[in-house]
Amino acid sequence: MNELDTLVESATQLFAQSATPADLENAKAQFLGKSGRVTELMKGMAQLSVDEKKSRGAAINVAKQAIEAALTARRQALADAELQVQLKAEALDVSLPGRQRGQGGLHPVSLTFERIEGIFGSMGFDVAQGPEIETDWFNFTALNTPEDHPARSMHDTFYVEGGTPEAPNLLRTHTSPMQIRHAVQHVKKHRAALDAGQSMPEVRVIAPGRTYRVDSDATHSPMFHQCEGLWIGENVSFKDLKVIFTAFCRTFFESDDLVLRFRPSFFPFTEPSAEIDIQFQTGPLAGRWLEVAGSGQVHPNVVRNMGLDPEKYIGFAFGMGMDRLTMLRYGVNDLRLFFDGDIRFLSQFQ
Ligand code: 2U9
Repeated sequence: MNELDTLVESATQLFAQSATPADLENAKAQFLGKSGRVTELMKGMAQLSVDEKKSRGAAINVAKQAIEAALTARRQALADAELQVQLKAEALDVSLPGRQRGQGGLHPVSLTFERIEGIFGSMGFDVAQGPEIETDWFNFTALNTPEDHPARSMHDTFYVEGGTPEAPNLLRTHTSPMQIRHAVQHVKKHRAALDAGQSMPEVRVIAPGRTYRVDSDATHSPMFHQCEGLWIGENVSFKDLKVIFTAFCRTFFESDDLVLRFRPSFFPFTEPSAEIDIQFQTGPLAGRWLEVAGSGQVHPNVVRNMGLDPEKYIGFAFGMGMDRLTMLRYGVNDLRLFFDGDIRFLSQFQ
C-alpha cells in the first residue's frame, strides 16, 4: 500500500471513530485543513519538476477526493443516527386513546322546549318568541290585570330602573304579553277582511320562554320557564281546550291512560278559569293529583285588547311551568338543580 492509500485509510478510520459532528470536523481539519496532511503534501510538491508535479498532483487529488467522499459519507451517517435518536425520543404512541372532547347535549329544560314545540306544532300551533323586558301594558293591563293587583307589586315583579310605563319597564312575569303581541299582529294582517265583515284564520299559538318573578326556593326560581298557549276563533270552546290539553299531556308524558282534572280557579285574564291536574295510573307518581297548568276561556276584555270583537271571537288559553313539567317527567325534586350548571347532573339527560 503506498503512502497515499495509507493516508486515505487513516482518514477513513479517524472519521469512523468520530462519534459526533464536532469530532468529525476536527478529524477533517487534520487532513483537509490549512495545515492538514493533504495540504502539506501539496506544499511539498514545490521542488518537483513539471512532469513530476503533474503525476504527483493527480495522485494527491485522487486521495483528496477519496478522503472527501469518506468525510461526506461519515457526515451523512452521523446525521442519520442523530435523526434516529430524535425520532425515538419524540415518538408518538398512536395507539393511545385520544383525549375526548365532551360530547355536549341539550339541557333538560331545552329538551322540554323541543318536545312541547313538536307536540303543539303537530296540532297546528305557531311558536311565538319575543322580548323579556316588557311594558306594563303588555304584561298586565292588556291582560285585564287591575292597577292594584298584587302581582304588580315590587314583591312579585322585577322592575327595571329608569323605565317608564310607556317604555319597557319590567321583566315579564309570564309569556302572555307575547301572545297579545302575536294576536295583535295577526289581527292587523287581517284587518281589511274583518272590517269587510269577513272572518280571519284562527289564532293558534304557543309562547315558550324565560319569565321572571321575585321568588326563590326549592320549587321557585327568580327566572323560570313558561309555555303559554292561545287559541282564538269564532267557535273555539272549553271542550277544545280539554281535547287539546289531554292529547298534549298524554304525548308529553308518554302515558296513554293519563287522567286530567279541571279544577275551578281564578285568573284576571280568563273567565271561567281552571287549574289542570294530571294523574298517572302507573309508575312512581301513580294515583296522586299533580297540578301542571292553569287555563281558561280568554276574558272578553283581553279579546278586545287584541283588536277583536268578543261577541264574535272566543277562545282559550293555558299556561304551564316548563321547569315543573321537566321535574315531573324526569323525577327531579329540586328545581335549583336545573340552574346550578353541575355537569354530573346535566349529563344524565343525554
Ligand atoms: C292571553 C290570554 C290568557 C294564560 C294562562 C295560566 C292560566 C296559568 C301559570 C301556570 C304555572 C303560570 O308558570 S305558572 O306559574 N299560568 O295559570 N296562564 S291561563 O292565559 C292567557 C294567556 C294569553 C292573551
